[in-house]
Amino acid sequence: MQDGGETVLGGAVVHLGHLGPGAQRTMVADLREVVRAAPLFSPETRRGKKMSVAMTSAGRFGWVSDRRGYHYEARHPSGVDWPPIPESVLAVWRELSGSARLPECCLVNFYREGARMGLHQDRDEADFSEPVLSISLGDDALFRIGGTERGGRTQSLWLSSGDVLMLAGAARLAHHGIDRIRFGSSTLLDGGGRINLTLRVVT
Ligand code: MD3
Ligand code: FE
Repeated sequence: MQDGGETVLGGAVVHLGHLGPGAQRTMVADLREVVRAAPLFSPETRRGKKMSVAMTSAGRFGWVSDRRGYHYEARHPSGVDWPPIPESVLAVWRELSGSARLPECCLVNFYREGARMGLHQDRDEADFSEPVLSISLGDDALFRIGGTERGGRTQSLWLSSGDVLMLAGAARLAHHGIDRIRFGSSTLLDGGGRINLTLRVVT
């Protein structure tokens, strides 16, 4: 923990520089184990286009997409259980979430060069009073957040490795996305790229 302080953007509480270099490296090592057990895949959107972001999950539920659209599943597409959420990741939730519950899903998003994520809402979970926590690792990313309604005004912020976002209250249902990454801006990941972890209570 080496917090650069917190700011608020569209109701999201941003902990800049929350994780120091050592904590980031520990987390990446733990995530290598997750990806070994549950390999990254690139889901297809409902319209049948491949997403540019590769994904996998840890925890009781993982997030997948198929012809039924996006939903949570108890198993990786290969049929294996999702691996447990690493303790290094749970520690951040315990420290910052303020929730009495533990996350049931840790979605691992991997952004290669050129990957992006369009504006969307996260609303497949049962209880919107539970926060969502996001951890950025690796290359810088241009994050955009708007309001609960589609088409409203948005604000942008560059997220760097070690930054943590807390989405609670009104921000929990805000539209948000990643416009682009600055590929190669960080040396944390061999070969570059960005990892984003989102921790969610699902049920
Ligand atoms: C605002 N991920 O996986 S993290 C996602 O960087 C997702 O990979 C982006 O959006 C990423 O669903 C953005 C920041 C974030 C995560 C969850 C949120 C912002 C959020 C949930 C509600 C509101
Ligand atoms: Fe999201």
